[in-house]
Amino acid sequence: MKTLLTSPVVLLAVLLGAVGLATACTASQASTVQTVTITARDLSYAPSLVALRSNVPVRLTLVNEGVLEHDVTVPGLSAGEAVAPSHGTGEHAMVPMTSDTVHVVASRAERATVEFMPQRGSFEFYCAVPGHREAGMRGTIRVM
Ligand SMILES: [Cu+2]
Repeated sequence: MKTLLTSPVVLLAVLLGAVGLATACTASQASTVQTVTITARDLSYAPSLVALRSNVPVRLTLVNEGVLEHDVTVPGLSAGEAVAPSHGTGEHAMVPMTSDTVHVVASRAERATVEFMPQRGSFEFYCAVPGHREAGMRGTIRVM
């Protein structure tokens, strides 16, 4: 009796699991993803020059090794197909941004990731926290 009652539940779980698995497979098959890590410190980036290929999705991770909050802001870089825009955690002055701006924020000792499709060109990236860009938190992303 008990098995009769629980088996549909198990079957449903298996079905849901299969769907989840299929979705995961589809996602990983499109694994031509460029992964880039930019480390932020107080007050610099490493690296400050990043090269990317166009028409290949980018997964950009910002690792904050500083004590202050930092972000990476790149106006014009995204082709407007951001998959998972991330704004991390913590207080951050939200500047109005257009859809082609790539923006990712990481609090101290944290990391955050953003995914986007890069447009061809040369773009300056910088930290939008007041004063940081002027202090040297800037770099260049080249997409070829
Ligand atoms: Cu900063």
